[in-house]
Amino acid sequence: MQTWQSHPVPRVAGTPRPLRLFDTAAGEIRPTAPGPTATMYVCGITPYDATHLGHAATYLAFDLVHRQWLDNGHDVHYVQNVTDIDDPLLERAARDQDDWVVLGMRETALFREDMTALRVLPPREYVGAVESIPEIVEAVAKLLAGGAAYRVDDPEFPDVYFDHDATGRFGSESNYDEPTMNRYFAERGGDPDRPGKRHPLDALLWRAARPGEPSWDSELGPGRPGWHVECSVIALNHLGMALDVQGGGSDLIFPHHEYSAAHAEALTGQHPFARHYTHAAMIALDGEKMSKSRGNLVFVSRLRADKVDPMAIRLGLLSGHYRTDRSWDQGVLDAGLARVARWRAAVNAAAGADAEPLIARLRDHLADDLDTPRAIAAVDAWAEQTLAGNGRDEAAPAAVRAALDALLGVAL
Ligand code: 5CA
Ligand code: ZN
Repeated sequence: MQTWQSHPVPRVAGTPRPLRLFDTAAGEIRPTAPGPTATMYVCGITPYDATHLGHAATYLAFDLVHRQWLDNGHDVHYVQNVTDIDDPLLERAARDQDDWVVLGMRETALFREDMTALRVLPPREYVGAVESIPEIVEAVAKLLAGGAAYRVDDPEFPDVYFDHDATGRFGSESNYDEPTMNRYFAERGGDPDRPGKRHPLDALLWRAARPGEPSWDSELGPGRPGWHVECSVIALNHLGMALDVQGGGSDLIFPHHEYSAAHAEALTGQHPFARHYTHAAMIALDGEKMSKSRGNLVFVSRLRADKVDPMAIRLGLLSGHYRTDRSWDQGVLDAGLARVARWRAAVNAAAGADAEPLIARLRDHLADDLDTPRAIAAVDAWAEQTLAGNGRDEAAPAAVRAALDALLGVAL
């Protein structure tokens, strides 16, 4: 698929700091240790509706990972998927008497525009589920042949399921106990009660064609892919095992990332699928989780249409830590707008406070598990000094402007 437009990233003088990130599997902050090429896979949208601020916050968090690695001189191979075939897309298209392909293309196009406006650096490869179906079929056939998958005994709909504990490592990504797994599996797209499954937690790999649903012919019979295997196969085929970071929102910790990892590990006989499983917390609106099903969404495109400066949206979302569930409200946006105005005035000043100590603090805070609240506070303090006329360094405003652009993605 076509990715979106990139922006040049300025080089920043001084010494970069290696990035440390929280890893869900280890339950602690650990150094990322990429080779010359850092690899990252972030779960993309299911394009049945416009991008809301929760999605945006998640992609902004991983944009900061991308930027800290670039600052450290790594080549970053970033892959993101689009779940362009799945139940929610079909359900929305049926509700609105829309064509599911057209709906997916329209929302994906809007997502690209939103990401460009927010200055999220594009993935190197942006990959759809539909275009990956031949690779997914090959992987499911391999899991079947290796005994990690089986067909349910249902002549009408012979779906293929994954033996959840095929690797013996099930649970090692989320570390959830069984009641928690059962609850999330049922809530987040799983089908514990499907007759014919060997275990309630076994996950769908290939859904045999149903009347009225799109399907693809394959050696597995006509059907369409399950959700988790889509991400395993795209990540494996584009990046290989031992990704530096597998990312997404915290709602993907289980089941999605547990099964993506289990499928990939069963396919290759290797582990880990990812060295870091990193999750961005949920954004709520006025205190309630922002979700399509609740309808309490604030769309990036709506704010853009209202001529809200995308940099204020960016700063509003980054003013909280990426691992803290937090709320979006008018106050967050107002604070973002005011901050952009102050910072813009400061980087346009004829002279400012020393840039070097600020840039060092920015790097320290961002390298420390993306501590944006402290990074932003450091910039606030610099802007205050500069606007008070306390700085005499004529090179400082331009140096800070470049650093904010490169490290925080805030272009003023
Ligand atoms: N297509 C799948 C991933 S393969 C999917 O979850 N799509 S999505 O459109 O529902 O979500 C896209 C991304 O936004 C995912 O990483 C998801 O974890 C994240 N996300 C969804 N809702 C929120 C929210 N309220 N706050 C923060 N992130 C969210
Ligand atoms: Zn995914």
